[in-house]
Amino acid sequence: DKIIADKYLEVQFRKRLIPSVQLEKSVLFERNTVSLVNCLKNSTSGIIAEHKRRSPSKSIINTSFNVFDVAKGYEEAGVCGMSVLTDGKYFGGSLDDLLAARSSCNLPLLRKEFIIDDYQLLEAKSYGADVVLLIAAVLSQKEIKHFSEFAKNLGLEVLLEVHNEEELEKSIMPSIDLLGVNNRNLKTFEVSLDTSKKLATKIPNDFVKVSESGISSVSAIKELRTYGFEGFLIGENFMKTEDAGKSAKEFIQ
Ligand code: IGP
Repeated sequence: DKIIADKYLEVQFRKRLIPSVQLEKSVLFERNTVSLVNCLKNSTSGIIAEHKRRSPSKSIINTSFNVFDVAKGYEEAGVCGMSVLTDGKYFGGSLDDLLAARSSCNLPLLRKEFIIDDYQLLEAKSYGADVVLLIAAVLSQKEIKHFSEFAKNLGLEVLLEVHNEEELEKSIMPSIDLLGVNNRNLKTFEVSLDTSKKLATKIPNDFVKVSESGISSVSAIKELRTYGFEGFLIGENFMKTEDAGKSAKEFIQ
């Protein structure tokens, strides 16, 4: 809740710095996006690798990498997509990280952010994202509908994140492309892959299913696949090592 309150202030501030009309004039705003859904469907790895410097639950994970190398490393490893945290206060990320990743690889990029305003979707597009995250825990059904339709109109795909059945029920709508189950409870930080396993059967098959957080082995991915998951969002496990790209590669071969 504190994160969301901070986010409102931050967005108001940035809107004044760069008005929406300016974002819409940027070169990347015109770029044709790449589909993460297609990449996941045609991939054997299913991995969406994340750039994450720190988090509220683990504090510092890795601050020595530069985003260019991480993006290149992930691409060379053969992951399907890359997730870039753009929240500064809690995760040490920025929109410049997204831009840097965009300039360094051709992977579909997910803007990992707490989206609470249309303006952030315009930013996502103009800093090179292909996909945006919407978090059901902090949005009403009406907001989910509004933001997902707005994103779709910009040519962005939408990954909707849920943590329980109630969040899932309010989120099922045609403007969602990918349904992510976060194994981490955002309030207690507790992580359990059982969350994904429990919710898997409740997710309609027309959505690409993504399991998020706490995945640290190839065997976990294998097991989650049997539950119908096609995407695996992995951050800390790669970022905590000396070479994130190399660690990702070990998961693929
Ligand atoms: C990655 P992990 O445990 O592999 O580092 O998790 C990703 O799932 C996690 O960063 C995440 C997240 C979020 C971060 C999932 N949902 C929402 C911020 C906001």
